[in-house]
Amino acid sequence: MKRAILLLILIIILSIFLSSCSFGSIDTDNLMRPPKPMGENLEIQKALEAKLGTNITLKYPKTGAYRTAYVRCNIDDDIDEEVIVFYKMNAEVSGIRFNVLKKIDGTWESSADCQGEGTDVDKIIIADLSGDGINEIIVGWNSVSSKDKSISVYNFHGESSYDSRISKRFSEFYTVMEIVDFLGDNTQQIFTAMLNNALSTSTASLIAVTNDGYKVIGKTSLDGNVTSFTSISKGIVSDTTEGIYLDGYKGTNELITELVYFNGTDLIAPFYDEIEKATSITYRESSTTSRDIDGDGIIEIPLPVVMPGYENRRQSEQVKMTNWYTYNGKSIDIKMSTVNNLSDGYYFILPPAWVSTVTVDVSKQNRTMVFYEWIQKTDARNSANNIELLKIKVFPENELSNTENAGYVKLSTKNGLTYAYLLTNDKSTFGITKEIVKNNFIVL
Ligand SMILES: [Ca+2]
Ligand SMILES: [Ca+2]
Ligand SMILES: [Ca+2]
Repeated sequence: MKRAILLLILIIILSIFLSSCSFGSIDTDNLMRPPKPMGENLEIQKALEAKLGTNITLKYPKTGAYRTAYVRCNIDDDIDEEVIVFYKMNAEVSGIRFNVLKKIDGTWESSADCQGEGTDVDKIIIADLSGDGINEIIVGWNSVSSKDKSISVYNFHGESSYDSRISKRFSEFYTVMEIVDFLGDNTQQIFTAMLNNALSTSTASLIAVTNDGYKVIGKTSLDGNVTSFTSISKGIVSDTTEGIYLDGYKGTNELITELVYFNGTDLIAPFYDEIEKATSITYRESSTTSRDIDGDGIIEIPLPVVMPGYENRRQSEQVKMTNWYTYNGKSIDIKMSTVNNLSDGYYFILPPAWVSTVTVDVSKQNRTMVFYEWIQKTDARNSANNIELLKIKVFPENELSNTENAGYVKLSTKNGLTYAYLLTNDKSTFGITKEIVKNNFIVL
């Protein structure tokens, strides 16, 4: 009885304690507030407040390399770093501004201030576009009222007066932007792609500094039925040329990849078909994005193919391999084939002799992929006659000893998982060595 009362008291105390900890009562605003700045950041904050007061809200770039409130970069001709801070005055409904701070004789002070565009910062890039050795400030602005973002290029002039130290050089709408060296002249240019969903058009542009200032020096059409871009990557197109690979959705699970580069005179998009007004060559029903899968600097484009024995199955039951293609200057060539296990986060590169002669049985429940020599030419389900070649299995890391006991050989560990394999038939025609298994296995 005594124990029962004690237990009851304990439950009451616990329930009071738990209810006071419920999420509803926590002040999330306070939790969300960034940690108090310390050291040099505190000095920068004080310099900013000395100029603007404390009633400001700092804004963080949402994408790109700089994601902090204090963007450290060198935007003039000395060797010291300046700091750019994006902010909004709390008392004003008007949009975003930015302030430049400089360290003068060991003390941080506000050096310039400028009105921004829109309401938020998408991205800031610091790069020398003009080739004079002084970096430009390239800012991508978001606006609440419109899906369109705008890009502006600014220069900082330390010798001018406070209010005129920042000058805007150029402005243009964009959907995605990146800094590139398409001209191959060791200066940087701006690449943009602009989607207009209302008109179903999509345009890539190259912006460079010319004798007449900032100019769009190349424009090319892209597939206008893309609804959004999901990934943008730079890759080698040839020894001397760099290109942008852009993956865009044409449906929830349908992607295309555009390639855009400068051929010396024009900006071109070789995958886009002017007559069809579409980019069909890289179309796939898959959400796997293009990437440099083997680390050689060239981007590969993934196109899925149904594996042997799965041709007559329902789409949801089909096992597919991915053929990875590269651009050859005219069209695309297959470079390698992989079987991807995205739920367990790995790829296996199929040895060339396995393509179309080997199939795979995937079990999500057992976390295995079993590779079979494909003999029975009817359906992968009836795999009894097929010769098992290789099994890849994923274990929780603490089951490692079991793994070794069962004859599995460890391939890799990541995020608490052990990836292991079993070579079940080393001597068949399609038998592969331990080295090939190790080399062909890629954890994502
Ligand atoms: Ca500087
Ligand atoms: Ca410059
Ligand atoms: Ca590659």
